[in-house]
Amino acid sequence: MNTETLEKPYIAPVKPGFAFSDLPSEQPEPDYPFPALTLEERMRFELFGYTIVEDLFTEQELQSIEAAAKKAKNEILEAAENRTFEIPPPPNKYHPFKEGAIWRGLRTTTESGELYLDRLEIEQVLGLNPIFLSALTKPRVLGIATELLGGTFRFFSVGVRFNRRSNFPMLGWHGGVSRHKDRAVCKNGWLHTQILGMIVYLTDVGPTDGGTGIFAGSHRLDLSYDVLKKYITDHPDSELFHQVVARRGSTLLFADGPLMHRTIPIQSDKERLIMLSRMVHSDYEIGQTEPVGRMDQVSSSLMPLFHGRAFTPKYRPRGE
Ligand SMILES: O=C(O)CCC(=O)C(=O)O
Repeated sequence: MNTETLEKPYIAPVKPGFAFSDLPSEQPEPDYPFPALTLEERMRFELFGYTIVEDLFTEQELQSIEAAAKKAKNEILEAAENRTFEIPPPPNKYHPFKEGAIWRGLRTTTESGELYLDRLEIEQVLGLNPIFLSALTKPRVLGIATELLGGTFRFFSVGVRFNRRSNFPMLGWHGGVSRHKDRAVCKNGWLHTQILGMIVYLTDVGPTDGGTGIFAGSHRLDLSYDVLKKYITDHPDSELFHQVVARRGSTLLFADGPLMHRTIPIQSDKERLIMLSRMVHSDYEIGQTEPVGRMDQVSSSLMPLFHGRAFTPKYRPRGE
């Protein structure tokens, strides 16, 4: 993970004296389907660095995630009253919210003097509502993450983001991260990423609604961040530029970190809402759980999925 190129929530320093012996005792592996992706879904991830899975979440789960996100948004807007957002006092990048969650955003005034929410990012949302825990730990999600990371993993972060058309768009091309490359291993003929990003689209995202932009295949290119970024910026019409269009409920899984990607600026009047989670190998920064949020509701059997543990490799069989 490269802090220079990857926007990510604030991460607290490693707790001093935190040792592997402090970890919760070994729990049996939760049940999950494996391999969890169809051959086509897996081939797409291999070739393009991303794949889209439909129907991973039920309509009821989508509604609950959306309701939890909108409730948090309304509370933040109410607290900000009739004002544009302030910048958090340095060195903070986010404002505190509640239950371990934090937020930042941009609220501007239109020419007619009305308040306009350009974007709102709420991070560390696990403790805000039980739906985040139940959605993340669905057996199929566990199977997919294990398959694409090549073994045991932990959730690194989870947040929700609202975006609208803006005169101040952000999150241009990022990725191309070479750090931890040794963790992106090729086994049984399949490449496994060192960071897995999962974006659940809570709104339909058509061509003008700000899909996720992807430099397809860049996760496999042994080129520097600067070269990758210059190439894709200079060649917006390249066939390697993919723009994800998705319907509500589609889930994008991508090689976050190595794959160059960006948020496409919105041209329509629609507000876009996504849930974004990152997963890493289970032994990566064990115990650094701030980016997921409060874990009061996490049972001891699920705790290793957040807290971390020793890494056990597991690979999709060759040729399947
Ligand atoms: O908004 C998106 O579709 C992508 C978000 C993203 O790339 C990120 O936060 O790293």
